[in-house]
Amino acid sequence: MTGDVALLRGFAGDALVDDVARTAASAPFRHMVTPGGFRMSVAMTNCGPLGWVTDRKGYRYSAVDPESGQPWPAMPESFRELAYKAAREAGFAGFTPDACLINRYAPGAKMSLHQDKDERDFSQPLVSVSLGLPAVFLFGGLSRKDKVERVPLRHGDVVVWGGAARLFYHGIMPIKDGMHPLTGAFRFNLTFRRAQ
Ligand code: MD3
Ligand code: FE
Repeated sequence: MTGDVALLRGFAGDALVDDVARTAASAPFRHMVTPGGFRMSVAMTNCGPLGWVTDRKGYRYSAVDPESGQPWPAMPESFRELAYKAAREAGFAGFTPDACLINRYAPGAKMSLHQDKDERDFSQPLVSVSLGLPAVFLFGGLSRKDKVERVPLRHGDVVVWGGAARLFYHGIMPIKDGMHPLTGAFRFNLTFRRAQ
């Protein structure tokens, strides 16, 4: 991949899986609806001061879980530390995310090509962590029409997206059937963001 992407294979430890479960115990995974009215195949929740949400009104960051009206669960220290260390490894010292979106993929779930542009400052990197079942990540360019690279992502892989790559189109191919010893029939992805 390009120079603005750092792929840290196996950087994340197994203990994060327990913190995903703890977060989901207070803010359960749910299938959100896009502004166009489509139910997402990926189930989502968030932790930290802000969470990414979508509904018929649009995409945005919210300080409260719209399902409960309560603040999102606090970002576990293990999450914060991993994001900080991974960003530092990639040349982004002092990364302090204010949002962590947690995606849950069952076999067949996918994420279509999109850009992440609901954040205020695109000079801030984005850190993503893959847990559980493997996935094929699709990585394009600044235009939807640009050629797409396929990159396998496995349990424990961490990717730091900065510079020009921050606004590249990306997505996830449908997850294949499988079983993972720690997550069962799921893939989890954490994305750490500086939203505001
Ligand atoms: C590259 N999630 O939540 S993570 C998302 O695996 C999202 O669940 C995917 O795309 C997943 O928005 C991919 C990797 C990722 C996330 C955001 C990016 C790569 C990115 C933003 C810009 C460039
Ligand atoms: Fe994305």
